[in-house]
Amino acid sequence: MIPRSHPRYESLMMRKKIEDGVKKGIVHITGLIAHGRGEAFDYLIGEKTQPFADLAARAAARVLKNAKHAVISVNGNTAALVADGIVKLAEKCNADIEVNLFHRSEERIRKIISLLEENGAKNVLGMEGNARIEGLEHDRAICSREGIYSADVVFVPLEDGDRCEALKKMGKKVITVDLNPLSRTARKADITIVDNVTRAIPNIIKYCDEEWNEEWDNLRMLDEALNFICSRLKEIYSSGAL
Ligand code: PTJ
Repeated sequence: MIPRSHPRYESLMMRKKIEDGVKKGIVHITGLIAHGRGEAFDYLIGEKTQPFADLAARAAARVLKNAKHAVISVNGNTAALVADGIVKLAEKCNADIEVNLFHRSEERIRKIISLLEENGAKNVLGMEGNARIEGLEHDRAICSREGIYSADVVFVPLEDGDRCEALKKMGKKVITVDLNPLSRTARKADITIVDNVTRAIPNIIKYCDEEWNEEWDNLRMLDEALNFICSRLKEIYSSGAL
């Protein structure tokens, strides 16, 4: 058991969820590596929602609320970390949920759908795999015609860069959550929330109730995230902590 008083309680609990997710067949084994990379960047942003991520969550809420047909794409790591939040967000912005996996297997899709249903989701898409995202070779191209394929807005936390680009080419607006502001996904998406998915989802839900109409400049926000990380590193270095 991890005591609440442990200084790294939140981070250790996330590890535990990912570990359990692997054991239950929800998270792919390589999801451990992806999580580790995320942890490193989370450390660099101070393991809390920074202003650039807060603004991006607000922009994301507006786009999701105004979508004609929004779809939230869920993979193994996202399901293990924040299944309940995904279901609440889908309700809040009237979006469909679709399970879409990089390491696709019917068994894992079924397990992730069950987990989402245990958290209250209905009609989760993903099993049917009756359409393909154009221009993609790998299995993440397989999607639902009623879901991602026909959506105007796709929210894809922990995305891979290829699919993000392919979705954009299909004319969709893409929102992502990625702790790495340098990733291809982060740079290609219309809105990138540089935050942990466990903090980003509740934050978007909170902003769904607000009206907001400013222009969004994603690359400028990514510059802010990088500048923040650089100044934090300089601070740590000059404090002698390194
Ligand atoms: O479940 P599957 O089969 O779809 O596979 C999912 C993974 C995540 C294994 C797969 O998509 C993958 O390998 O992803 P990548 O290319 O490693 O990218 C994951 C990105 O998410 C990296 O840029 C990480 O920094 C970031 N990331 C990891 N954990 C989190 C995160 N971003 C936000 N919150 C996190 N908790």
